[in-house]
Amino acid sequence: MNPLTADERAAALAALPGWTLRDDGKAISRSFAFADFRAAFGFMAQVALLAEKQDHHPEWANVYNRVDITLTTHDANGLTQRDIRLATAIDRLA
Ligand code: HBI
Repeated sequence: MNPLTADERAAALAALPGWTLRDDGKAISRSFAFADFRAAFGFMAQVALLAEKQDHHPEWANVYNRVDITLTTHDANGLTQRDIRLATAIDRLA
């Protein structure tokens, strides 16, 4: 799968307002805050199942009630539709 073009990237990000493009243009990130750790971990568990279903996995960190997610496609060394698809599905969970 090829990386998105600049135009495709701009269009995709316009539909993903909570996500920001990394300076190198190869990944998108979003931070989530929940009521407590239990809610944050429950969210992570749901994202994990999504990732398995899509065979596309996040780079993420959790500190108590916060979850920071970065999506990139290692196989393409850049941002692909797989990242956009997973980000869209994650936003539906949040
Ligand atoms: N997840 N974010 C991300 N990027 C990948 O390239 C990727 C993945 N999960 C599984 C996967 N690739 C498989 O296609 C194998 O390359 C591991």
